[in-house]
Amino acid sequence: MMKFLSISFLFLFLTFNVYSANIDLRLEIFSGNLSMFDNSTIPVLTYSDSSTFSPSSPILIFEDGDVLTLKVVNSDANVHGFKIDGLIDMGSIAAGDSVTQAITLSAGIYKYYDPSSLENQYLGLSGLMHVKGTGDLAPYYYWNLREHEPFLNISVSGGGSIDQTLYSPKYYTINGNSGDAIDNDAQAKIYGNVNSEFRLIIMNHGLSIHSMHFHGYHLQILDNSKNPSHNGREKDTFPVYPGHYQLLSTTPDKPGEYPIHDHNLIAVTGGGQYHTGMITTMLIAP
Ligand SMILES: [Cu+2]
Repeated sequence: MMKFLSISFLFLFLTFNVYSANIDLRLEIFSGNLSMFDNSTIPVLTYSDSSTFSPSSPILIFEDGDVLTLKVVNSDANVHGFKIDGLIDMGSIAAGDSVTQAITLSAGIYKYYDPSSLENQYLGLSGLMHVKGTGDLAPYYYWNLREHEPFLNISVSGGGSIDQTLYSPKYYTINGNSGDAIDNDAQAKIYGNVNSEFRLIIMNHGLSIHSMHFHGYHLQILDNSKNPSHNGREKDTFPVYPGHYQLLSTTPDKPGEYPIHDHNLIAVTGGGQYHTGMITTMLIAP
């Protein structure tokens, strides 16, 4: 009997104590092509968490206290870097080279990016890292916003620079998706329930402001990187500035299907077609 008790005690101990994890992550920089809903392709440059090209840099999710051993491999022909403000800066990583560094993560929302140029970030070398607070069980959705001007991608890929006065994007993506693919992205498409909170992190990796507008519900700003004094506000439209994020929360009070879209309607288009850009619906079950 004593033995049984001690074994069950050990089981409880293991079950209810959360330890920080040691996590190995390998990100590899590749150039490749991003396909749009209309089958057009544009050259991009991204971090991939596998050994092959990824059309957009991955969403990285960890927990407070995790110890991350990160290896960044540069498989592009040019020098690149990897930085998270206030957390890590790997310096220059030569073509064909790699850098490995360990960091202890603290809860927060971070942008990881190549600090060597805005052009590299525009091409796709930036992504979202979310380090969840201990015991945070809320369901999260993630929207990484980005615009694409195909001729600019071609020019920048060949060493050209960005002139924002001439910037005229043709495609607008959420997590690298356009058209119906946005609705098939489990990290972006919101499926909620009445009286059950969900949270949404919107990060803008592009060069334009995106004001995301919600039908049906008001959401509360839990955190944002642009105007901390706005935290706590409840409203239905949230401007997300380039390089910045908003962390939003709501607990739906009614069922239904409601649109969410960029209030700047040019960003709801793609290739000149309406309804293929930054728009989706949230489905709230009773
Ligand atoms: Cu609307």
